[in-house]
Amino acid sequence: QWGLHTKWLGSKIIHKKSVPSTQNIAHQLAQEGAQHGTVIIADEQTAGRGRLERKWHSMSEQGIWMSLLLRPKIPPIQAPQLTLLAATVLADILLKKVNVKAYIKWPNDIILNDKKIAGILTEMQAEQDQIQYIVLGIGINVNQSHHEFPEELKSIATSLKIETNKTHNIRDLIQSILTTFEQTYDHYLQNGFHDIKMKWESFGYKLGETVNITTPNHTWNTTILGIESDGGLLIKNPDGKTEKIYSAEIYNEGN
Ligand code: BT5
Repeated sequence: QWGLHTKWLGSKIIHKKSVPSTQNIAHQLAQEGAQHGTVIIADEQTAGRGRLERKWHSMSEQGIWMSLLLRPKIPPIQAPQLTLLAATVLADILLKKVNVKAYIKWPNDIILNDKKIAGILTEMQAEQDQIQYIVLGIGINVNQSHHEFPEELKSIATSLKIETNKTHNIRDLIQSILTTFEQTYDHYLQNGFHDIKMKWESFGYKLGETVNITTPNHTWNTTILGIESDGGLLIKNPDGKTEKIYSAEIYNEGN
C-alpha cells in the first residue's frame, strides 16, 4: 500500500484518519511490545504536541504527522543525536525532492524562508541506563494554504505549498522520508555521528552568524559555531569564550 522498499522501517505502518496525537499511540504500542520500526501516521491530529507542553497545530489533512517507534541499542545520552539525525533527513528530502533549501534551527525546527515548516519531537523511555524505546515524531506542513493556519502561526509558520506554489504528494514524501531515514540511521549505527554532524552543519540555521539566544535565566547575543556529538549547541560569546548549551531558544538578532 505504501510502496516502501525499506528493510525494517515501516515494516508495520498504522494509518489512522484522525487521532489526538500519533505520539500517544506510539507510546501505547511501544508499551505493548510493538517492534522497532513501527510507524504511526495520521491524516489529522486533534491534539498534536510539541516540546514542553506546547501545541502542534495539525488539525488538517494537508500535512505529514507521523511517529516512528525505535528501539536503538545506544546509551540514553546519545538519544539527542536522533533528533539531529531526523532533522538532517528532513532537510535533505526537502532539498532533493522539493528543491528547496531549508535550514535546521537547533535543536528541532526546520526553517524555510525564515518560517517554520517542520518540527521534530523525540521522546524517550529509559530504564537503568538502557533505552526501552524512543518515539520520534515528525510534523511537516505540506499543502496548507496561508489562511488555514491559526492567527498566531500566520507570521511564523509556512507550508511547502505556500513556498513553492505547488501541491505535493504526501505519500511520496513519506516514502522518501522513511527510506532516507532508514539508510541514515543504519549508517549512523555503524559509523557513528560524524557524518550526521557534517550534514547538520551544512544545513545549520544562522551558522557563523550572531543571534539572540534565550535560556530560562538569560538572554544574550552570541555566534553559533555548530553542534557537538552529544547534541549540544556550540556557541561563541562576545567575550570570545566558547560554550556548549543544551537548552535554549534562538532568535534572529534584534527580534
Ligand atoms: C515541535 O515542537 O516543533 C515538535 C513538533 C512535532 C509534531 C509531530 S506531528 C506527529 C507527532 N505527533 C505529535 O503530537 N507531535 C509530533 P516545539 O519546538 O515545541 O514547537 C512548537 C511550536 O511550534 C508552537 O509553540 C508553535 O509556536 C509552533 N507551531 C505549532 N504548530 C505549528 C505548525 N503546524 N507549523 C509551524 N509551527 C507550528
